[in-house]
Amino acid sequence: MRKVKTQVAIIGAGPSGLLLGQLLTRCGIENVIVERVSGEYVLGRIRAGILEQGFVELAREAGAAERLDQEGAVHEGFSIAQGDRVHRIDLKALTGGDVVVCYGQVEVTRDLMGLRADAGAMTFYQAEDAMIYEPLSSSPRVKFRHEGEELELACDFIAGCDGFHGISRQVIPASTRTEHERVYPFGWLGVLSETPPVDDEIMYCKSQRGFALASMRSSTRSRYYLQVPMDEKVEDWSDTLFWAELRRRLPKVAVEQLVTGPSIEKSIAPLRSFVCEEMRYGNLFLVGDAAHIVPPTGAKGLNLAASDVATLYRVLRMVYEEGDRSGLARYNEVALRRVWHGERFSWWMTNMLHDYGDMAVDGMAGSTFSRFMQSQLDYYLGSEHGQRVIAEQYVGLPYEQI
Ligand code: RFL
Ligand code: PHB
Repeated sequence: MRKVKTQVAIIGAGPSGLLLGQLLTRCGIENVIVERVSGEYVLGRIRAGILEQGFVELAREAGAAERLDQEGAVHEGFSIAQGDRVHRIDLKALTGGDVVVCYGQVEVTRDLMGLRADAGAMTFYQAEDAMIYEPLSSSPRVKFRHEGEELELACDFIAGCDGFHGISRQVIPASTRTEHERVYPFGWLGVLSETPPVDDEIMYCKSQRGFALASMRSSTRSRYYLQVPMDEKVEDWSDTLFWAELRRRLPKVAVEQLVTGPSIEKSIAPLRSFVCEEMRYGNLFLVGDAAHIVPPTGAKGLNLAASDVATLYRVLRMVYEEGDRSGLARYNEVALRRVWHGERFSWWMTNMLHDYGDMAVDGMAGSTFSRFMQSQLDYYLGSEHGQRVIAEQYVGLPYEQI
C-alpha cells in the first residue's frame, strides 16, 4: 500500500472541494483531493448559474476569478412573473448596491481545475472505494484505490466535499447526527440550448400549469427549467414537447422573445431540502452538498457551499498560521446558521412559486395551500418592503466572521 501524507485531505472535486483546495494551496496549506469520477465527468454536470457577491469575492481571494470577472454577467435584478404580469426585483436598488453574477458552475469548476493543475497540487481522479478512518483521532486517514493501487492518505483534517451521495456524512454515527429533510413532490426538467435568452435577466414564472424558469449562461446560451411531477422520465420529453410546454408557462412578453433550438443537455433534478446537523465529527468537516441540499428555486446551493468553504478555510488558517484551534469547535455553529437561512429562503420561494395541484401539503388540501402561497406572493411583491425581503436574501446574507 502506497502511503501519502498531507495536511488536509479533501474528498470530492466538485466546486466545494476545488475551491477549498485552491484557497489552501494559495496560503501554503498542503492538500490532496480524492475524486470518484473523472474530471470530464465532473464538468458534464450543468447545475448552477447564479453567484452571490460573497462567492465572487471568495473566488477572487482564491485567485480564481480572472475569467469570472471578464465573462460573468452582472445581474442587477431578476423577475417574478405571475401569469402574464411581470414584477422586477431591482436587487441593486433594493439592497443599496448588491448584485449577483451569472457564471456557470461548469466554468467555475473548469477554472479551478486549471489552477490546481498549474499549481501541481495532487488530485486523484477516478479514485475507487474511498473510506475514512479514525476521524476522531489527531491523524485521520483516507484509504482508496487508484489505477489498481491501494493508497493511504494520512492527514490532520478531512474535508468531506463529496456531495449528497458521498461517503463522508455516513461516517458520522447516526446517534450523533440529526437529518432534517423535505422531499418535494416535483422535480425540475432542465434544458440547455444554444439560443439567445428571452431576457437579460432571470425570470421565475408562476403559471397555472406549474413553475418555469428562464435563465441563461451567456447572450447566446439559454437554460430553461420546467416543474414536472417527481416520477417524470426525461426520455418522455422531446425538445418539441419541452418548448411547447415552456411557451404555455412563460409570460407573453417572454414568449414573444423565445427562440427555440435543439437541446444540448436535458435532465431532471429532484427537489429536496436537507440539513445534516452536525457538520463536524472530530477532524472531519462536511462542506456543501455533503451536509445540505436546497431546492434550486433560490439559487442557493453552490452559494451555501461557498460560505462553508469560507468558514472552514478561515478555521484552518487559524490552526496553521496562528496555532489557534478554537475555530474548529465553532465551524458547525457558524456554518449551520447561514445554511438554515438559505434553507428557509429556498423552501419559501419554492412553495410560493410551484404548483402543488391537489396534493396535500402540511396537513391541508393542495388547493388551500396554493391560496395561502398566492396571497403570500401577492403580499411580498406588492410592497417595496416585501420586495426588499426577497432581494436581500437573493443576493446573499453576509458571511459571519469566525
Ligand atoms: P458536488 O458538486 O455534488 O460535488 C461533489 C463531488 O464529490 C464526488 N464524490 C466522491 N468523491 C470521492 N469519493 C466518493 N465516495 C465520492 N462521492 C462523491 C462527486 O463525484 C462530485 O464530484 O457538491 P459540492 O462541491 O458541494 O457543490 C454543490 C453544488 O454542486 C450544488 O449545490 C449546486 O449545483 C446547486 N445548484 C445551484 N446552486 C446555486 O448556488 N445557484 C444556482 O443557480 C443553482 N442551480 C443547482 C442549480 C443544482 C441543480 N441540480 C441539478 C441539483 C440547478 C440545478 C438544476
Ligand atoms: C440556472 O441558471 O441554472 C439557475 C438559475 C437560478 C436558479 C436556479 C438555476 O434559481
